[in-house]
Amino acid sequence: MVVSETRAENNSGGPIRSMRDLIELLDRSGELVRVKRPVHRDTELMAVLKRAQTELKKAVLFENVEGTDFRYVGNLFGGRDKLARIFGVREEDVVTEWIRRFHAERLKPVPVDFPPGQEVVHKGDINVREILPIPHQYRGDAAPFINSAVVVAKDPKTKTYNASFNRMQLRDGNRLGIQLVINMDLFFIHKEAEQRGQPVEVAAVISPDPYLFLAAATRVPREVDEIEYAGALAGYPMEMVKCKSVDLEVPASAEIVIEGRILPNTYIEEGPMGEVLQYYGSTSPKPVFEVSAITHREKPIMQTLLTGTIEDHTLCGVPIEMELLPMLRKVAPCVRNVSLLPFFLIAVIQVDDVQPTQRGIGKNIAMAALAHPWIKIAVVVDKDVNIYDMEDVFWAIATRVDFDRDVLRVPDTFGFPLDEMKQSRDAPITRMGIDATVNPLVKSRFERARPNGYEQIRLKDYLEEE
Ligand SMILES: Cc1cc2nc3c(=O)[nH]c(=O)nc-3n(C[C@H](O)[C@H](O)[C@H](O)COP(=O)(O)O)c2cc1C
Ligand SMILES: [Mn+2]
Repeated sequence: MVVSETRAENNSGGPIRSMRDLIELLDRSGELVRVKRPVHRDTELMAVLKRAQTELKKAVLFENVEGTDFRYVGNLFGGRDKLARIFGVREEDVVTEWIRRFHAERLKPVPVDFPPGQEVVHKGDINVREILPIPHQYRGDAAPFINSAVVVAKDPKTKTYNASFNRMQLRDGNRLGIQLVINMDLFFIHKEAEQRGQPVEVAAVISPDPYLFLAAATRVPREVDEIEYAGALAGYPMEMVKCKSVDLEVPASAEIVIEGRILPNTYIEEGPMGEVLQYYGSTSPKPVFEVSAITHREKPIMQTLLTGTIEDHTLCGVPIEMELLPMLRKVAPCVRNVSLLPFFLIAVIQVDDVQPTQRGIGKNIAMAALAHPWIKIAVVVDKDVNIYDMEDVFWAIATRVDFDRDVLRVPDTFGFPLDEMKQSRDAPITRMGIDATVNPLVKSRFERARPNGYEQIRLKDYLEEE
């Protein structure tokens, strides 16, 4: 089956110019499985997705969901391997490549008048539930939530476009609850509009261009136009089309767009929803997103993102690696790489040979990583430990740590807001650093037993068919 029928063939240049192109790319490289059997949207889809994520580590395309002609895709961004595929680099180079593109020239979007995302237009009296078959995620969720939409808005203060993820709770009619986390750009845009008594026009884009999706996951200064930043990541300008009911433009290749306004001074109870740490949290009042139009392709492919899985941690964690790596290298040039996967509260940092004159540097590096407000545990390992393999990291902790000397505990520090170990939302937490690097004075004792030739051979060369 060919999923991409339009943009990719019409454009030269990079191989990925839409979510459909990404689906096809993963399909060609055997990193996507198809579920053809009928699946129940609310009682099966997310369970199958979660099992495929953990047991196969692949993306999943659901081709036959009961009661709808929508198809669903999940786990497109679940894991460093997926980002490596999107950026065309090796896994260990994903962070440096993302940083390189982050600093590349930002490209102004171009208008197009061929918008596949507007093949079907709903305006007027809208019932979101009837138009969009949003699946129910977790058993204890208050309602179905939209989790993978990129919300775009124009920032009146900076005159730039903002793009961010904001979970949205389905309600009756044309209203959604929307979560604007404190101190994020959209939070400020809404707050400032509210003080003027004005709504904020927004468009929630489902299944957008993959590079816009990655741009939305990065925290960038408010002045930076995130559509232009998506262009820098992509290496081509975003192709945009005018919305039908708000004064905004959205990527033309999108599958589904929900247009409307976040109202001023209007709040409804929102939540609970299974969150990034796999706990439900509580309800609280959240702003209201009043929907004025929904546009979509014929038989759209709806991207879903199961919160709290490897995909969520990839999108939260790798952008933090981008902030961390240059900072840690300033503290200690021997830092080679950092990984916040599979769980972004734990950072594993790999260093080059620690010199006898630099004894203790592993602890300095751990302290630097722990300065990030979200990182709760920092583990520093030598270069013979694979930081993408938790079995290897645990081996280093078990065999190279003196728990009297190599463990730092830092109580009463500011941590991740959703940490259920806190007594209350704003309570401080204790963080921990583990220096699992070998003391350079006794290095020879800690040489890893390896077979002859281990570093030189590639398994692939020995398994290929004649
Ligand atoms: C999967 C995912 C879900 C997120 N959900 C929310 C959310 O519901 N509300 C929110 O304000 N931020 C959420 N975030 C965080 C922001 O979208 C993200 O940090 C973004 O870069 C903030 O951009 P901004 O500073 O331009 O607003 C989420 C991030 C990810 C990766
Ligand atoms: Mn922003």
